[in-house]
Amino acid sequence: DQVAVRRALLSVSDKTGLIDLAAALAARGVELISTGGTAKAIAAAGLAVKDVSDVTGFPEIMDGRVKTLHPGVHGGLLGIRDDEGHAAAMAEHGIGAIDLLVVNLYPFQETVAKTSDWATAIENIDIGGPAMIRAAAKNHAYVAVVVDPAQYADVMAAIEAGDGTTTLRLRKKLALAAYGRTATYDAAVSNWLADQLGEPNPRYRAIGGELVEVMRYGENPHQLAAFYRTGEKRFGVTTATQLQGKTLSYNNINDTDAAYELVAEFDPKRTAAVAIIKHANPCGVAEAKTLKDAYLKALACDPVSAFGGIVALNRTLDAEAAEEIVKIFTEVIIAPDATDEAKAIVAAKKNLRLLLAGGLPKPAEMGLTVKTVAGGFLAQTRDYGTVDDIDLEVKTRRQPTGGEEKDMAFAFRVVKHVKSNAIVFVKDGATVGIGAGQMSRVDSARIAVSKATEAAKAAGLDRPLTEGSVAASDAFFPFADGLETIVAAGATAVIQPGGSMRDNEVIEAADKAGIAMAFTGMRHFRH
Ligand code: 93A
Repeated sequence: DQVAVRRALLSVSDKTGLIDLAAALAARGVELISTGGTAKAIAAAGLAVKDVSDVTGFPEIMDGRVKTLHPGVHGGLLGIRDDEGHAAAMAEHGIGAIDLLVVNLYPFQETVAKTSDWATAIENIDIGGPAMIRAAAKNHAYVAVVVDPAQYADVMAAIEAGDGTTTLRLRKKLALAAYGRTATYDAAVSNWLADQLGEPNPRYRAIGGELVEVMRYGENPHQLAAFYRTGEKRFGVTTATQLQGKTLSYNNINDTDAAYELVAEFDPKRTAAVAIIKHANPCGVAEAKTLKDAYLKALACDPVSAFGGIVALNRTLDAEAAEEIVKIFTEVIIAPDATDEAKAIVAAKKNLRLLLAGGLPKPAEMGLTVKTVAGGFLAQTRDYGTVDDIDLEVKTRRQPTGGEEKDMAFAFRVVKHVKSNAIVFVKDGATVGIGAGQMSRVDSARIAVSKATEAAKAAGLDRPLTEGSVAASDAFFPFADGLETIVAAGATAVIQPGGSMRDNEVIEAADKAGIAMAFTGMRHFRH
């Protein structure tokens, strides 16, 4: 199953590592064929190279749209060498076998990231490259195909080790990578078109991604994992620059994403906000005039859980906030940017990762989320609904005060990012109790109250922090008991979607307690 590499076709947009590879092949006596720009670069390095036009007997036409799309190339890639008929056709038409194909594609994703010009985007859809890659990958019995400069060193080492040959196993592995590449490429084109048409329906989304890195392990050490980028333009872990610390783990990335999506709910022009995340749930969220105050308020919600957490900020990290954050063990800080002073403060903590995302994701963007189920997956738009789009409907005799209304909106922004069933207590722009992920809403309410009681004790207060607070529920109360738990804890206003068969009982309980309650009509389940 060894195939000697005698003839190679190179056609690359990204010329990284091209000359080293071409030189190593030439040194082994491999004949090099190449397209316009690639041939020029190889020739400029003083290596012998044949232009693909000499192989096809046809010039590159239509501004390069048609250069390798020719039987002289595709016959050389697809011909079955030991099939009599194929061999006869190759001999009859003067088609030479191509044993190695090196192609990387027109940079479509990079182009659409930089320009919104339609014609430029279209011209950067590679047709000839994917056609050759797919042909060579299909004929992996004879042809080795390389699609990424990152593969050059390994492939060349394998050819050297095989004394100028490739093994079938290698060619199969290269084919596997090649089809992954063309699938991802076409997915990017399809998704770009969906974006251009403003088409949010997941039905029209090709789910595919560019490998960012193979990770040491997944959610647990025995699980294999990899990190992909879909090309969806959202600021966050995929766009972030990591300034220091170890590589992020699977759980770090998951938690950091949750933290940043949450903190992005707060417009940085209006307020400074901080979210602290553990196991993808917030254990403290707050807004204030400064990031430092917001951090301290967020930390006070559940200082025990915040240990080893992820801290997300909606504004440029400053020195005052950085000084507070480094006081306790924190895994990751993520912010749009950081001042030099803040960077220096964080730098003193070697293990703390600082991620600068370059911007905040837009909460109202529809985007896409994917979740696997056995043998398939579910796709949906993000939960892009925010409290800004809602006219609150007050259902009780008592109207919320201005202060309550502010905290209600704050609480509803946060509850959207807490795993269901979710209950969040808020006071003066800070969470004071969060109950997450319970199978019954009453249990979530009870947990939120008990967290608030603990936090108050830790702060040396004798009254639970829920007293005089407002509470949000991610979905309606099926019975009055959940609401009664909240009222008993001292909340004076509640925000919830409404829509239960027993809404009237719940409203009655609220009126009896003399609290204010508003319906949003929007549910925020999160699983
Ligand atoms: O415009 S194309 O779709 N038509 C082709 O026939 C063709 N053949 C190779 N693009 C084509 N290519 C691409 O040209 C390759 O995939 C590669 O990205 C690029 C290399 O061009 P050059 O050698 O001129 O830099």
